[in-house]
Amino acid sequence: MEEQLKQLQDEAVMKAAAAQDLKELNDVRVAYLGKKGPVTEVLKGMGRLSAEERPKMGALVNVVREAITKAIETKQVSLESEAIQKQLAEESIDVTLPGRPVKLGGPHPLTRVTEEIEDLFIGMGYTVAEGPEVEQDYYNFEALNLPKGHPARDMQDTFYLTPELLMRTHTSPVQVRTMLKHEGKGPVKIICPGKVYRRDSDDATHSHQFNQIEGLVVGENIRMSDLKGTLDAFAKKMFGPDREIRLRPSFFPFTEPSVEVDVSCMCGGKGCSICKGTGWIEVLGAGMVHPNVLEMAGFDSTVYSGFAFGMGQERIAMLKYGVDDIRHFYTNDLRFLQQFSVHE
Ligand code: FA5
Repeated sequence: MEEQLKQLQDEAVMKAAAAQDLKELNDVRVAYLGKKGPVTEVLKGMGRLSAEERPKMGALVNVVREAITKAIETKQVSLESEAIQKQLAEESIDVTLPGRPVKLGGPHPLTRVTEEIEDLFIGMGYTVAEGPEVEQDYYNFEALNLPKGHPARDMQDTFYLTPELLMRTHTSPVQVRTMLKHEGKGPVKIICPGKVYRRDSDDATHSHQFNQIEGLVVGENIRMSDLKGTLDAFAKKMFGPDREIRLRPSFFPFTEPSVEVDVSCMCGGKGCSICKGTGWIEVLGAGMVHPNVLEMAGFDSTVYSGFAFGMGQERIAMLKYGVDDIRHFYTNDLRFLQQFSVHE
């Protein structure tokens, strides 16, 4: 019996060592240590042995079982490590392969133009103010000298949410809100960038939603010549040092006098398709803040005066980059947007 068990152990240890993979090894475990395996059979037959033989045989069976178990475990560790090594070898990374290019994004052309204009005015001592896009009729119109029923309201066709609430049609309400915060004390020197909304039909130069930057300076002895000098500096910085500006009389209820401001065309005044043969391109509206607007915002118009201007970034960007249709800014065609890469 002893001899038989020893033989069983040698056989099982040999088969475990020879197993090619984990499945084969498991087969060895089942064959020798399983419920129907020879070791279990010997254990089952222990009852038939005499009282002296039983402990001796029990100890021997345990030794055999442990030896087989150990052989299987040792082989299992080595097979598992072999499997990992094999997997690592198969999945090795080729560090010489070229990397996948990462596509760099860039700011939208309208963001670039807005930031450029902001930087320019911040450099001249202005601070940036903001206001809500859903605005009260009072700030958008009434406090700007445009009472209900004023015909000039038609200049800005409006999206009304309720009779008193609307999508702001321009950034001028931020002027009013800022002046009120100053409680009648100057100076005020702000620019207000933001989105505005009008019931305009979309075409090459109009959008129902676009961007504006408002400028407002209020102080003592602010004159029309200050406005002119400021806008001349703006035009030269934005479009080039050889550009000139010209002021044409116009009308806005919130400024008096009011002007439209043109910048000389890049054709040098000869006339081209961009300036429609005139040599000049209209870029913004401006004027001296109307005394009524100053008074409604709590400023004494006998002490304070001011100028204001408002421009549309889309139109500025169209001129600066030679874009022929405002809708290019909104259709997100990458071929268009990629031309405004960060690394110019
Ligand atoms: C105004 O909105 C005045 N608030 C500007 C102003 C401010 C005048 C302060 C005086 C003092 P206007 O409606 O002209 O003015 O619009 C100003 C600019 O917005 C225009 O010059 C143009 O560049 C742009 N703009 C107007 N309508 C559209 C539109 N539908 N799509 C794109 N840009 C537009």
